[in-house]
Amino acid sequence: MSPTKPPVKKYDAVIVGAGFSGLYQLHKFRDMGLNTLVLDAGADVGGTWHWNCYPGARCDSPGYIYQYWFSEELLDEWNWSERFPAQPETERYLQYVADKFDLRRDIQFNTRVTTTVYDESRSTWQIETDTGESIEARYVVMAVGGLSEPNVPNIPGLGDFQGVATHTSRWPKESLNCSGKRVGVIGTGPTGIQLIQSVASETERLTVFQRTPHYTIPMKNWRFEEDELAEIRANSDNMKQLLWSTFGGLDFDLGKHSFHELSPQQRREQLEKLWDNGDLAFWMGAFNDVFTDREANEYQADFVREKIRERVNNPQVAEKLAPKGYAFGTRRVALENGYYERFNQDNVDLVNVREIPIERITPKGIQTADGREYELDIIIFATGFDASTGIFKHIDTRGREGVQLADVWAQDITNYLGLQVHGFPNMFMVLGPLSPWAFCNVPTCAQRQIDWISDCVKHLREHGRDSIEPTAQAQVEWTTNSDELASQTLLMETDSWYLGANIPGKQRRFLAYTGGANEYARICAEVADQNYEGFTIV
Ligand code: NA7
Repeated sequence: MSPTKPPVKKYDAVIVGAGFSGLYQLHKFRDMGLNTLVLDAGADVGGTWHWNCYPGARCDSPGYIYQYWFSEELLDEWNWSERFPAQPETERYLQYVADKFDLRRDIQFNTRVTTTVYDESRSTWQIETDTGESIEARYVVMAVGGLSEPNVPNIPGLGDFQGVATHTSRWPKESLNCSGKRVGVIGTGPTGIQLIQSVASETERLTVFQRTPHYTIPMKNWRFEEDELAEIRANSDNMKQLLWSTFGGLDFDLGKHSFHELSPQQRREQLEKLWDNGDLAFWMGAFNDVFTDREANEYQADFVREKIRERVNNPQVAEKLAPKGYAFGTRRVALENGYYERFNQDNVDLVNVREIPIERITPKGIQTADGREYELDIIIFATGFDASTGIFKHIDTRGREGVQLADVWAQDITNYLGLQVHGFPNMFMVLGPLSPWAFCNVPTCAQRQIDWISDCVKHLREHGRDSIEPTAQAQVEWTTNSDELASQTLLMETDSWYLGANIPGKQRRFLAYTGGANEYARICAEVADQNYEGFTIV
């Protein structure tokens, strides 16, 4: 006898993902009276902050800007312990929010969405999960995060390794310890940097396989005293206004002046001042032409290289660690804390795999092209993500006429406002490609998008409409506009995950809207005001 399939569960909305975005979207939909279910592959809430639990993982935006704004009570109750909270604290915060607002009762964990298919005749989505369930919902919100699909490079021999190998975002919680071990780390982006500086001293030997050195800023972190917390609380209304008004949804804006307006002394002072702040303001806040003017950019890049050289004892190692050959800030700048000093330790080696590539993984470790074998107990892939679109290779998402989203995006990563794709009615994305997500403080961008999505759904319901999707034309115009903005910058010249350049075969398109989170929000509001211009509502 074949097992009977459980009956189809019916909801108004399904949200995929119980991270920052999914939790807030659930709260909003619930407030609007929508019967909503959240599905998440993880064992608990947190999304990015659940999965990325590698040693040293830390938020590089201050907690008081990387948070929710929808509840005064929550703002009053929660105390960030330090300026840049470590991963466990941000994860605890999200758990606290889930408990406080009783969100868990509508979240199903350990459930991976495998298929979402649009039924045009009924304007609903049919969702299947790896737990064998079938769910029907009018609306689907993909709150899957922009960096959730790990990129593990296809290095020959990967399966042969007899030690432990893991990607940073799949770190086995509590069961993997680098202490006293011979550890190899592949990748020196923001994740690799956090990990390396955190584990270097406890390993027996740490071998860092670096292909491209990263531009960094020394993080200034400290624990908050009571009076600082009181000040943060008293200032929270102003802070929200500020985040809502700036280019990056951050607590600072782009630099006021162009590099060329300032005297040599003023330029230096500006950089020294921001360097001393120890936050991301040095990335975007120094000169307003840092992303467009080669001379401005090179000046800032030189400044960073000079600072790195001062900290590394061996000049040859310092040269390897100094980023060159690509513009400052065109990859996400990392905040570091003692990273460079780790390379002064006797137990830390730096291998330049740009010069001597990794040839294969062996049962014992990693072998490079010069025939050398590095014997290792643990290999850590800090090799980043297939950003924005990668996860849709595993969520078979089919819109009208069975068209598959992964197929559409294999040709052309396109959408309207980063929120919806033509042919996929009633499917919304939070932090989707071509929205400012990667160039924005994620919670700012996510909350504003979720407010927009919620208002849009409210509009449909109030007007008795079944579905919304962008027109093909609006989508082309948005995509072209996004491309044009990016093409005016140095960002297009650097191979980065922003451009999909880290994934073989991926379309080279800048994956984020670079016109500013403030301008983006203005455009989205205007579109809604003009009766959802560019969308077809049926
Ligand atoms: P990133 O920034 O994409 O960094 C990945 C790193 O892994 C980077 O140094 C890559 O070198 C390296 N990499 C990738 N594949 C290989 C191979 N095959 N061999 C050697 N090295 C390799 O990811 P992160 O996780 O650090 O950061 C992602 C975002 O999280 C970050 O931007 C913040 O927003 C938070 P490459 O540069 O490609 O030469």
